[in-house]
Amino acid sequence: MNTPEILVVDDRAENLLAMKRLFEDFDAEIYAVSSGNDALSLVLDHDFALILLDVQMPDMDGFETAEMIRLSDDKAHIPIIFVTAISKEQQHVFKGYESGAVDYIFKPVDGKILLSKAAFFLTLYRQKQELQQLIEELNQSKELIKKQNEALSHLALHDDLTGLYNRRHFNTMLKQEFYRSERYGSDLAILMLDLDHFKKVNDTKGHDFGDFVLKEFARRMKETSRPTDLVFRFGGEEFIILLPQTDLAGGIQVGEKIRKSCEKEMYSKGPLELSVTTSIGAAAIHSNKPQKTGDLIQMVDMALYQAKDGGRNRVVG
Ligand code: GH3
Ligand code: MG
Ligand code: MG
Ligand code: MG
Repeated sequence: MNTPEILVVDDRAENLLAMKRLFEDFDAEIYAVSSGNDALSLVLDHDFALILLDVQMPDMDGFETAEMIRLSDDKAHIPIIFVTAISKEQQHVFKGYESGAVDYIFKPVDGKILLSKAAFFLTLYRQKQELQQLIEELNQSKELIKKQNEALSHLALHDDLTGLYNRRHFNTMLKQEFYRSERYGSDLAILMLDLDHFKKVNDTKGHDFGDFVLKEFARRMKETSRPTDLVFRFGGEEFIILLPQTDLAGGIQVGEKIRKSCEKEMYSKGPLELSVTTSIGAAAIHSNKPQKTGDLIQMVDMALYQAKDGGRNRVVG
């Protein structure tokens, strides 16, 4: 933590010198200036633990200086002690407190008393610093926990390799969309996609290239579908797209679009190059009339099987 700083303001050089001497062994850095204006400009750049302020000074007196400091939101808290030789009349003391002083002491100053008052405000200052540091640490760990939670919830819903939603999230979303379409009679189509002869890709080009193709294929599916469609990696080289508000014909149309764009795509990485086709099964709530979510999966799985059986690279619904 920083060494606390104390500002001494007095228009007489010998007073400043005496103050410096008084605080010589004190655990604080002393700044001494001879006018209110100099004091104000220093206050802007420092976080003083305490200000010892003379009252009678040419130009701006101590009261005005104190009032100016009180006007600044982030400096108004600095404790100010007036150190003055002027009349001990009550009205001056009041004026001092009114302009925001915490104390009002008279010259000639009793060094011991001033040091013990200063020590009190230094302790306050240190406690405030410690508190600020604690708050900062707390905010940092809050931020960290928030980030970790975000990462965890992302991990819980997404597939590592492709960044698509994972199978667990599919189960959740299928139930949700199935319920919605039962309740409101809305359409819901589902596509199940499986890359053709993908084992051969791994066998001939290596597993890393296979991974690369899966990632690229995932990206293509996201690009081809609408923002309201939900794209999942169901497992291995199998994917599912849920299409809310879409009937079977619409689902088949989207399937065709993906199939065609996949057929045209050349996956190239370094010297390796390859094209892969995809077979797609389609089903929809109102055409297939499933009783429960499991039925719908069975139906779309069957459609996919027929697409494979019929020669691959096709959509069956
Ligand atoms: P089909 O046209 O009948 O679908 O043939 P296929 O070879 O694609 O079918 P099969 O289900 O027999 O093989 C799937 C292959 O997908 C086998 C497996 O090695 C590969 N695969 C599954 N997951 C991954 C993965 O995460 N990365 C890579 N590189 N390959 C994977
Ligand atoms: Mg003076
Ligand atoms: Mg396959
Ligand atoms: Mg497969």
